Amino acid sequence: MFSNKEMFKQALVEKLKTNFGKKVETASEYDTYRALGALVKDEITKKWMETEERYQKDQTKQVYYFSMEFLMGRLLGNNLLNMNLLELVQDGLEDLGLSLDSLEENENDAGLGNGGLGRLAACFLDSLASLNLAGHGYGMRYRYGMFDQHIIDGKQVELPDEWLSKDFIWEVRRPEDAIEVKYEGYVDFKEDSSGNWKFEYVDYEKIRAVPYDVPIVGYNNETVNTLRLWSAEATTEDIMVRAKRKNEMGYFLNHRRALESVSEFLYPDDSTEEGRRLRLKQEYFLVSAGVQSIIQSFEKTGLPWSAFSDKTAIHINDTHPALVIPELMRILVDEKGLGWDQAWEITQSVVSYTNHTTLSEALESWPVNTVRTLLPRLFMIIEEINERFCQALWKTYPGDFDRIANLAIVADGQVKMAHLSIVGSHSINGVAKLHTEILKKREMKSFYETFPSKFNNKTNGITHRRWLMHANKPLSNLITEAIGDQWMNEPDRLKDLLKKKEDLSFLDRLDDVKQNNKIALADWVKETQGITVDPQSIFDVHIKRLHGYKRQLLNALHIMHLYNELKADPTLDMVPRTFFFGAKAASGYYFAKKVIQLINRIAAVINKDDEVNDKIKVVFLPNYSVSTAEKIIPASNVSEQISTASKEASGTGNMKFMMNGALTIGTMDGANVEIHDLVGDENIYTFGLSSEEVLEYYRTGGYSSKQVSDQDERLRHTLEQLIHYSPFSKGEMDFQPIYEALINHNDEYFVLKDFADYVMAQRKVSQDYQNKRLWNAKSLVNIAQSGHFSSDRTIQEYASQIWNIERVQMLK
Ligand code: 4GP
Repeated sequence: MFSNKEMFKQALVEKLKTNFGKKVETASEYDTYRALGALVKDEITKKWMETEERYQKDQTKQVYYFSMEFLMGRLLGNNLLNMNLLELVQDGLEDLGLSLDSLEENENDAGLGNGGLGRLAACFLDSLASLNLAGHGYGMRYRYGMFDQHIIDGKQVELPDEWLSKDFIWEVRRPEDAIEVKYEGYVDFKEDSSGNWKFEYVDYEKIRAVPYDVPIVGYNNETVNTLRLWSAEATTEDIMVRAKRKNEMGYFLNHRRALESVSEFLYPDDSTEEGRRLRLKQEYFLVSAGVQSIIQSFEKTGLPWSAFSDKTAIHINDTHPALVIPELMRILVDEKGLGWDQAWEITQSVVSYTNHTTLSEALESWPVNTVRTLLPRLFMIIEEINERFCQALWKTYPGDFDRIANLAIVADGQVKMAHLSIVGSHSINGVAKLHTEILKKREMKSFYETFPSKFNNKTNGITHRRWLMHANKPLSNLITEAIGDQWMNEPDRLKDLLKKKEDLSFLDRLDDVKQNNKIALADWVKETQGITVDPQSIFDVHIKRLHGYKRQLLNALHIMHLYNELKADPTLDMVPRTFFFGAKAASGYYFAKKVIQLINRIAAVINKDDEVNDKIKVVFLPNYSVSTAEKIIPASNVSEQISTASKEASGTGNMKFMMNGALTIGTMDGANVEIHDLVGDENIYTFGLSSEEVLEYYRTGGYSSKQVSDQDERLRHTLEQLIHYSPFSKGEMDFQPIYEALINHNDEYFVLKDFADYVMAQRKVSQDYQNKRLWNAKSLVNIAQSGHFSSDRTIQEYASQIWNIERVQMLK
């Protein structure tokens, strides 16, 4: 343990020498980063072992959070913070002429996720460990993470994210814990020696699941939990048998590749049957490896099966790991010899499920035939679960065929994963109050009527350690200076800042912090994008996955409109604004890619037009990721949360911005509603249709986007610029599909309907920003109220209300 700076420096010099054969002066930054990482990992490993031993000794109930995505970002800074080594290391490095910030740049983001749900999982791991809760992540070690986005000729180009091209220094490969996962083949029915009939699974294909464990360090405590990522490997022995049978060695290599492709990509191409089948294969891979390893650890305790649910909770992050339910049944019934009813009771009391979206395209279902051929025994179990469930429904609702067909797990040739998840678990939660109500009243209404007590809300949260203490040290320090440091362990205490609301000198200091962060972002944008932005302008930021419902398009149309206003009257008095965007579009999502192209076109036009570019600028930051978000959010003034009401389940970006003092412009959607409740009308800019109005329009069809556009000259003109000759279209038809979606296909996401109201809300933002003191006071209220959105609060709710676990007392 290096308890002081001198010891640290000495240890680093030593590590560089022994591991890399280098001296500080000659080592590359990458080598130094690895040496530093190795040192920190040594420190972590001691606590990691002790945590594990303690859990075993006390037979602590363990929570396993299954997720196909963990968007971890970088770990060095976070680990140093949580190990309480940040300042010591920073100072030591400075003495050696090194900078921690630039060493951190040597770590590739672990981008093993796509968006909200994956980042939420990462925040939850941080909170679990920091609250001394025995909770671990189970995920996939994809060889390629979310793609690398490049903008070429103004369009998104996707390249593989080779995040493992640099060592992922935090992981530990554990081949001794590898598990076999089986696919295909068929199920035989055989009599054993004592005359009992048993299922036997034969002629299957095997893939070896090898775990890589990543330590998850709690903040300033003794807990280190585990994120276990599974990687697919082919066993040479197994392939050789087949290769010999087929009599060709070429087969050997191809087959190895095919087997290992299971953990190659996050989101295989789902436009082909083969790609979709691979995704199901991945889901089962995680589930089967995970459940088998959980059972193995439980068996080591020697406890009876009746104790399993007292010692284990399995949470499924959306439906992707829903096969946990039939897999647990399979093992308990086929392998451990439990009766169906006992196994079912155990399964239901162990499993809980979170829903993250009501978008129909995201509700998973699998063709019966795919499940039956890929997972023959599991399919039989799913059918049995369905059969029993439908029979029970028949007793409660005799003759109500429609209801039963509606609720069935297997229906219309599909296996419905949400239905399986609801039936096989004891808790189903939405991720914000509004979302949970929509689930109960609409999307899952019939299930709610059948199982009212299973449904509950757990509003999302974010870890204030990464998103404030680490990402925004100057703000974090200022807060501590004002109210002491208790807020770090009890983020609700951020409320104490409210007493500074009228303290003008404090508000000025708050402004200084923001201003310096804006300068740092401006420098970074200049360096990486070559674009000069004015740190005095309002930094207005829209960063999140690109999707129609998130309405980056509404923001873009508003910018086009501002441009038109400025061109019509270049003397127009307006507060300068810089609009930042960061967004990846799914590779098969044509419309989303068109929106990216439009934003880049708007940026190209505006940024080089000297008549307007001192008032507005547009920056599209490519390859949006966790580590770019950490740079952007602390420097933001305005947080764009403008989804079509009812569509955004919660949002978590909205919470990160709020915590960093940005003001939200947003619809009354997802967790924006709860932000609004906390900060009050005067500290947020809300606009647009309510979720009830949107849902009513969907129901009645009484919306005409053409009518809205015809009645608003500004809008009509802006839309025409997409298809007629204009600086934006350049006379080409690139943006015709956007126009068609808005006008010919009646604007599914009500972009045009909310346009006028959005323009007004944006004007109000500009006006208010002119009174800096007033603005800073609003910013302060947002920071002060953001403690509620720490994932510590969320995780504490999961722990006590869903998982039934308590904090472990760790000996210091
Ligand atoms: C996201 C939701 O879109 C977002 O509103 C929510 O905050 C987040 O989950 C975490 O709950 N959904 C996904 C997804 O990421 O893939 O469905």
